Parts: sequence; structure tokens; C-alpha cells
Amino acid sequence: MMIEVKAPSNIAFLKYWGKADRKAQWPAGDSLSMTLQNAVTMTRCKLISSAFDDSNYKFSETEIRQKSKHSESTGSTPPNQHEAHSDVIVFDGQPKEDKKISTALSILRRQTGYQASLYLETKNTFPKSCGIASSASGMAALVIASLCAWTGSTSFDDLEKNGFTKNRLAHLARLCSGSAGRSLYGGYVEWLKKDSPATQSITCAFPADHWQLSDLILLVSKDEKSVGSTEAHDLAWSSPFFAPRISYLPEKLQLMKRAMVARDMENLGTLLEAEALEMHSVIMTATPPVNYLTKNTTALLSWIRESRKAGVFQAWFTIDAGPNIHLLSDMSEKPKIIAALKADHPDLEFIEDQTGNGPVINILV
Ligand code: 2P0
Repeated sequence: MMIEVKAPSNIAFLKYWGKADRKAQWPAGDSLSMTLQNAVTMTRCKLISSAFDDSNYKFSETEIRQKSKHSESTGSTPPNQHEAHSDVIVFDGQPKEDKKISTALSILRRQTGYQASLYLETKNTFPKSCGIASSASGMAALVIASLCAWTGSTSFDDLEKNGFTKNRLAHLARLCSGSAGRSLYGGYVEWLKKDSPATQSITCAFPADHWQLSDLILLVSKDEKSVGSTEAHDLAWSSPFFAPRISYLPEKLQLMKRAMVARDMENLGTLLEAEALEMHSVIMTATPPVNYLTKNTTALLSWIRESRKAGVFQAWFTIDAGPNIHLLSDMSEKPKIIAALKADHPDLEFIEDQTGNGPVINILV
């Protein structure tokens, strides 16, 4: 049986930046995100119960001989108790060695005890390095798909009966990549630091139907990041702005949630822009400093503020750890923003997204 999981990415309103404990994936502060609808990773997964039953993948003669010996020696051992793994990872149609995926599978095996080898085929609906967190959707999809295969589950109800609630899955995803923990739920999701790694929490703060927002993702640059997020997280502590930021985060979270309760876009938008610029100030004043914003990014930020002031549209920006811009607004503003983008920036590519409902599991026959 093959399972297909569609897991969304998310855009942080309040940013997870810096870790209090790297090994435990305990964040330095609280974060809040909006789950996306269209930017998803699709991952197909099934158990490889023996070397010979996977018609999608051709092993070399040597591998077959080795695996055949292994199968004989383990005799009637059920697939989930095999100790040696020979996972097959296919990315965009090509078999691939992926360090992030194999590290994540090691974490999952250590945390859950499941050992069986997996066939995993994965692709994204959005281009790489476009300002959408592919590790968030990718790791969320990987966790759900692997646990479905290992436990024989075909739905979230099944997973729960087998001991894997959404909450447990969210924490497993967090261990693979922090922001992925927030992609287990739809709507708006908060990840609270609390007092210890064991008490940190990930929960849905508002469902998607509380407030549907448009997110137009402006593709300023498709270049690979020079410094990855995991590495840049570690530099946060060296910025003089990091300590004051951390002390103010709980209050900022409350201000954002109050604006969301009132569905007050202007208030939320003002907070979103200040938050994104604050995170980038920390990043740019770290030792060594990192610069994710390009001159095209800053030119567009000015254009957004000028257009808003001139009453062309009402939209506010946020930016993750890269040069691309997420433009958030009420759904009713979207046509005006697209018209202005086409008029003033005809060559700028953008992706249309909005508040999403969270991951789904399908059975493929
Ligand atoms: C976030 N970002 O809250 C922030 C805002 C980027 C900017 O979480 O090391 O890929 O895998 O836990 O989750 C990017 O960091 O880092 C991130 P790891 P992750 O979405």
C-alpha cells in the first residue's frame, strides 16, 4: 500500500529565530505562523519489506545478493524490526541521496523505534529557494508519511489510534526542522517556548476559517542562500539586538493575537513589518553578519509602503530568512495588488497563496 501525504509550508508572522537548546530543538522564543494552502510538499511512502518487492526501483545485482543474504538471515522477522535500512529516496522523479532526509529518518527511528526501510518519493508544488520554507512542508510530509507506513495507518484517526496524535507528530517534525512542527495544523499556529524543552507546545491558535488572508509571494531572487537557516540560527545570540528582542517576544505575540481576534489587518500588518525588519536586524548585526536582503528586496519594500500610503492597495510585507517577500492582505485586496504589480513590476514573478487547512493523507492503490 502506498500513502500520499500533502503537507503545507507556513509563513511566520512572529519569527522563530535562535535556539535555546539546539539538540532539543528548543526555540529561544515563541513563534506564530499562517499555514499556506498551495505551497505543499507531496510525499508518497511505503514500506520496503524485502529487496525484491519494490517494482519501482531496480537494485544492482550485488545489492540484490547482499539483500538476499540479509533476508535469509533475518528469516521471519517482521519488516518493522529490520535493523539495517536501505531507504529509497526519489526527489522529483530521480533517486537521490539527501542528507537532510536521512538525518530526519534517523531522528524518527531513534524517537519511535520503527526501523523498517522506506520507499519515499517527494516533490514540491513550488520552486526551490523562492521564499517558501521547503523544510517546513518537506519535513512535515516526511514525518506523517513515514509514521503512516511504519504503523500501517491511512488517516490521522488511525495514526492517533496507533499512538501518534497530531501533537506528537508536530513535535517529531519540530525535531527534524523547527518550523515544520507548525505545519501539522491548519490556520494559524503558535509554538510556545515555555519553561523547558519538555513543556514547549505547538497548537492551533485560530482555525483557517477565522480569517482567510491572501499571501502573494514575490520572487525577488531564486538564488540559493549563502548561509542556511540552521547555521544562521546559531549566530543570533551574537547580535546586540537579540536579548531585547527575546524579552519583548511574549508581549508581541499577544499584540498580534489581539489584532487577529479583531481581524484588524492594519494593526496586524504594522506588527508583521516591524517583526520581519527586527529579525533581519538581528541577522545583519550578528558576528559574522549575514545579509539575506538584496537591493531589489529593499526597493520593493519601499514600493509597498508608498503604494499603501497612496491608497493603491492595503497590504503589508513579511520576509523569512531570504530575499523574497510575502505580501499579506485581506482576500478582497488581492486583485488590486496583482494589478499594481503587473503595472509597476511587469517582470516580477509571484506565487498566489492563502490561509490553508493543514496536511492531508490519501491512499494510493
Ligand atoms: C520561521 N525561519 O519562524 C523562521 C523565520 C526562517 C525565518 O524557521 O534549524 O529551517 O531546521 O530548525 O526551521 C527557518 O529555520 O531551522 C525558520 P531548523 P528552520 O519560520
